[in-house]
Amino acid sequence: MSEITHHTGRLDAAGLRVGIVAARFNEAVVDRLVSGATDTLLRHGALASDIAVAWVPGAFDLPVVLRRMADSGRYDALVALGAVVRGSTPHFDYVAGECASGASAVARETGLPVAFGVLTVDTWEQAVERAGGKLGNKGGEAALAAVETARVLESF
Ligand code: INI
Repeated sequence: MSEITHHTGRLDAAGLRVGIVAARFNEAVVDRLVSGATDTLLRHGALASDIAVAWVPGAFDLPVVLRRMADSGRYDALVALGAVVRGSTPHFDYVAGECASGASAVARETGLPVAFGVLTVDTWEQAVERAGGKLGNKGGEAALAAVETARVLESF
C-alpha cells in the first residue's frame, strides 16, 4: 500500500530573508505588530540583517511595495502589517478589501509567501487586543505563517 506524504514547514527562520511592509496609519498599534513580527523572527533564528521593514502611509498602499520587494528577488517571504478600523473609516471595505486582495495577488503572481497581518476590526480596542493585548500579537502570528509557508514551499 502506498504511503501518504505530508509536507510541513518547520518554524525555523534561520537563513530566511524576510521583508515586512507596514502601514503607518493607526501607528501606535502597527508599531506593536512590527515589534511582534520582528521579535518572533529573531526568536526563531532569523538574523536581524536578514529582516527589512518598509513603511507605507496606509493599508491600501501595501500591495505595490509588497510587489516590488517580491520582484527584487531579495526575500524568501513577505509580511504585510497594518490596522484598518471600521469605526473611523467609511471606506473601510475598500481599504481592507483592496489591501487583502492585493496582498494575495502578489503571493499568487510571484510565488512568494505573503503573510497577512493586517488587522481589520470594528474598534480601536479590538485592534489593541490583537497587537500584543489579550488576544495575542497578529504581527507575530503573521511572521510565523510566513516562515512556515516559506519552509513548506522549499519541500517541492
Ligand atoms: N489606512 C489604514 O491602514 N487604516 C485605516 O483605518 C485607514 N482609514 O481609516 O482610512 C487607512 N486609510 C488610508 C489608506 O490606506 C491609504 O493610505 C490612502 O487611501 C492613500 O492611498
